[in-house]
Amino acid sequence: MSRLENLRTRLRERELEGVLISNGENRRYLSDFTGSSGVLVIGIEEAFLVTDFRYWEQAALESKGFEIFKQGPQLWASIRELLQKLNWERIGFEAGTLTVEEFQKLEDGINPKVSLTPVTDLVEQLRRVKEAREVELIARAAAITDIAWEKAVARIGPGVKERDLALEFDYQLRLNGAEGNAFPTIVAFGPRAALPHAAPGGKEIRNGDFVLLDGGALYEGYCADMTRTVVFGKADPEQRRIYELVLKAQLEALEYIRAGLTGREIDCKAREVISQAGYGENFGHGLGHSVGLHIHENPRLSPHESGPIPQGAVVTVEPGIYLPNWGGVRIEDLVVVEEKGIHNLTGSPKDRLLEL
Ligand SMILES: [Mn+2]
Repeated sequence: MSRLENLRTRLRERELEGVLISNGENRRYLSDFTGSSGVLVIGIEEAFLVTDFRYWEQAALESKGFEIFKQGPQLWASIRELLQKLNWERIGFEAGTLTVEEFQKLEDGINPKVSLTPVTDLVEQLRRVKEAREVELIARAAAITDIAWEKAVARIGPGVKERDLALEFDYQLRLNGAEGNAFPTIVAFGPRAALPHAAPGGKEIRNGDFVLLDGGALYEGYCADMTRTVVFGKADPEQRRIYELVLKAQLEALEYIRAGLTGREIDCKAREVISQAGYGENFGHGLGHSVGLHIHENPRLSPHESGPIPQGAVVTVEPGIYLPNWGGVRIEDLVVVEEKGIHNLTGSPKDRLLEL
């Protein structure tokens, strides 16, 4: 069934005559439109893309099956005008995306018989299971990420600052085919590796520092996500011990994952390894998250995810241990969840703590 037909099934279930899709990733998922502005107006029979002059030609090329509704000077006034013609009474809008201001502009002057209904997860539910084509694009983004990591690591040397390494990695992503970053690259040296989401700064590398890099390519709208931790110079036994513990937790989780297990069960598999070694308090985030058009999607691998992880989900597996004023280790791969196991899309080496 097509994505649009799947959506329409959900509209019928919720007794909606139509829905307004304003979330950019959902818009792209349903219509293939890559522009940065526009709203989909989708009914049981109809499908419109409301967008402005800049995109009329592009939208007609990209969004087959959608009628282009030419937006006037005011987007929400144009949408009201279209809705007036369609004469729907029960219309959904995306509660997680539409701002209060946009809602007010939409509602102001709308036919009083129309009821506007907030909907959540309408399209996101469909996006949980990736199609083969989507997996291919994510795999490509992951492969570019591997290359960028390999090239960036080769440039680490005396005098290098966190932001230099981040810039080199970003440059290599673009050079190797990425359209951009899936998210701003995280680089942390030494004790700063204890901050799970450190913004790269002016810190210069020192002998014996951990080097943690978390980044990913964006390729045809799809994200990759990977973290590697290495040491500049010689690793001490404590660094090696923590690294091996995190690696063990990750490998056990990777070995365990298959479709149908809950996000909680998978998270627990890795968390047990770390907790039993006495570092439970130092692994303060979930084991992983889904990745697709957006970098953080559902379902998650976390203690809060009670639902089963479906076949075709693409998730990160990223245990970490963070020790304040000392440093931290995170190892993150991106994998496709399959019936009997996983397909790992990340190829960068991790089997031992790399010393540069
Ligand atoms: Mn991640």
